[in-house]
Amino acid sequence: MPTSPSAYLYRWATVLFATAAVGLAMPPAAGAIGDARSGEQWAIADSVLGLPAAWKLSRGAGVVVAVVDSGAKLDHPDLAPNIWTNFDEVPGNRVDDDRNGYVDDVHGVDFSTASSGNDLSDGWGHGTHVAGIIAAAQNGRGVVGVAPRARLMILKVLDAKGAGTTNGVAEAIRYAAANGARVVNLSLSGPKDDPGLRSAVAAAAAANVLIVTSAGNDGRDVDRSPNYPASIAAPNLVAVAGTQPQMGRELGDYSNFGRRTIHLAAPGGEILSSTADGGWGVKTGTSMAAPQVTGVAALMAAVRGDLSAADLRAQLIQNASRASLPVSSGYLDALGAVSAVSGASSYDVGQRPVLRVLRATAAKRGRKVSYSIQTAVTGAAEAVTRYRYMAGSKRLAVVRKRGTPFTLHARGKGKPARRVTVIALNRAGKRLATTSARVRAVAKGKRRVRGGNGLRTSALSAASAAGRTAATGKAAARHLSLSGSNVALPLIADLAFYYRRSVRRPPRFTITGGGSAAGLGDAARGIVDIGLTTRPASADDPTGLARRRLAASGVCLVTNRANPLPELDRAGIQALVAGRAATWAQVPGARLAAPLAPAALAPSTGQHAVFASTFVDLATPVLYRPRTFATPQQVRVYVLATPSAWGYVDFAFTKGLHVVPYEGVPCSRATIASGAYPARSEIAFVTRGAPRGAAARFIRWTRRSALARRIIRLRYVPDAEVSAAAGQGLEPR
Ligand SMILES: [Ca+2]
Ligand SMILES: [Ca+2]
Ligand SMILES: [Ca+2]
Repeated sequence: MPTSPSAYLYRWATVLFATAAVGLAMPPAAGAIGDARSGEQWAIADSVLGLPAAWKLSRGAGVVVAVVDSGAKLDHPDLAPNIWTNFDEVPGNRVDDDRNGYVDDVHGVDFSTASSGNDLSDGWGHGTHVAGIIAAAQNGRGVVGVAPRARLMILKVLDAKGAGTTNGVAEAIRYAAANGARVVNLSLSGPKDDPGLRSAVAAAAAANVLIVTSAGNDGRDVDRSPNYPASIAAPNLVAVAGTQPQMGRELGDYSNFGRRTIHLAAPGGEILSSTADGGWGVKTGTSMAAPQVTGVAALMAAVRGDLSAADLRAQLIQNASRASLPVSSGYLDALGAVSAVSGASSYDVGQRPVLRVLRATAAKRGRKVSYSIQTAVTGAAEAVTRYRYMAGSKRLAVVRKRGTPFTLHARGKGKPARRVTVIALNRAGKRLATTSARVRAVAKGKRRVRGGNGLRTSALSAASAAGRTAATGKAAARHLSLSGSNVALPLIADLAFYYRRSVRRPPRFTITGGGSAAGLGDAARGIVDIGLTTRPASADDPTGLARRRLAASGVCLVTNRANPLPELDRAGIQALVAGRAATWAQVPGARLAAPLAPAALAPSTGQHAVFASTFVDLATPVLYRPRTFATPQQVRVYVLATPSAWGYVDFAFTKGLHVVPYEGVPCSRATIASGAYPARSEIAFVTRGAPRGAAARFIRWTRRSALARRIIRLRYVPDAEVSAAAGQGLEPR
């Protein structure tokens, strides 16, 4: 084992127990899924993640997923069809045929030892199980994985006792990034921070690789006591808590949690998957929850190969279904996430393509030089028709557009060039994007998993070449990332869309939902430039954040138009919320006599907080049982379709509904601006410290531009109008 002082032992801490003989009282999953034991897979039943429906859109075909774990039983009948193969490597000849630094890395690499062999067998039984959850084949036998046509790159970092090092994990991440993986699953955790691991995560971000990791199994709040790698703040990292089948969407007792650090919850308890003895068995833990998210990410990446890792993370957490879970965003929703990426979002259209060199190596053979250059492209690449490669100042090759990432093998003459440049061209020969990267000699693999001072030198692996070009200088300044409130999201997407057309050299936007809590957490942790919130500041918020108001929105009380309530007063609301009124016959002015059908937003939303603080007296027992939804849009659709429904939505989502005046005051733009209507909330930008650079410029534009004000006015009340209304002597809030 490696013995570097900085390479502490990873404890295999995420699986609680493994029992093959647990009888699950589950209803059989949908028959169409078909494999022999699918009926015992509670997580793939339609009502849980929406998987069978998501499979109509994607099965993850062709997406390479790295399973960084204890190896895998490669000839397991459910895994063998989906094991990744490096076709450029000749097996068993003790030669690094593809010159990526690793000898005979045909299906992966054994990073649990520094010796040159690659024994990927699973002596611990963990990796085989995790691999099956991600991509067990849909072949009639055993189980079905979340992404049954994804490819499994097996990167072994845990030995037969489940022990490994952060050095090994960091090297595995770098290998995955440099060899075509789109998603890395890390079902492992440890208590100590490690700069080497952080830098590997950053290199993966630059190479456009999403990392999904388990929250850990100590049943504790990770916001307060960190757990790694889950606690690493990165725009390409998702941390996952685990739920139990018997508990609906509640977390298992074992699962770590954290409203700022842990993004998603997914099925982790009593998961049936492949085992290292060639059969199938049940395991429980957040180790089993992370691969569910990994699988969904693979489904998404198969649909949209051009999405960046940050976009994948964004869409995963933005489309999580809300639940009162102690995580930032909610419960994994496979169907929601996959269908969201299937259609282009408004702000995504026309984003310029971005090129990255993931790996560039050169080897001298006599008078010739062999170059191997792996390139990835994200953003709107439709217009790209070909790529031109330059070695130094000499033209190396021109290739037609192809799937991303792709590797160019080309020969040059003379001395190896120090840098290579890649240029994306359109049909007319116009440059759409360009990037360059330093050329490296072929590295000898695995040196860094050994102990000693390996960590410091590890920053110079092939993969980090891309990291250094992308993460420094102007490229970083031209990128602007935002996350947070789902209510603010459509507005921000529109603003971003027009901002790009209004200014010269606009930044590239990444916009993520997930709710106000996610926005505050992401901003505080430095993952995004700007957080979006629609709830008032609270004592629980992270410190050091600056708020800038953008607009005011109002939480309006609404009913179906079949039941146009003339108004509601304070006493009426208390009666509804306390459950004292069960039918509309008991509500003065109602036209219907049917039972009440209340609709509400989940407790973690800003609108819920505004509704509760504005309309509900502290002393009122909250006994009503509303149907809860994730977004005001969903509430609107429900109320629209349900004659006896009432509820509250954000001002922008009242179309088609009857808006109920409260205490005689209508919920309108004017009353919200003046503060006469009490249920006003502020859409605000939050930044870590005062906004700087691109963030400051964008915020300034949203406040000063007449165009921005018009866009805001379509949905909400621009902050300037709120201030003006207050200045005109109307009653301020
Ligand atoms: Ca190789
Ligand atoms: Ca070989
Ligand atoms: Ca199967």
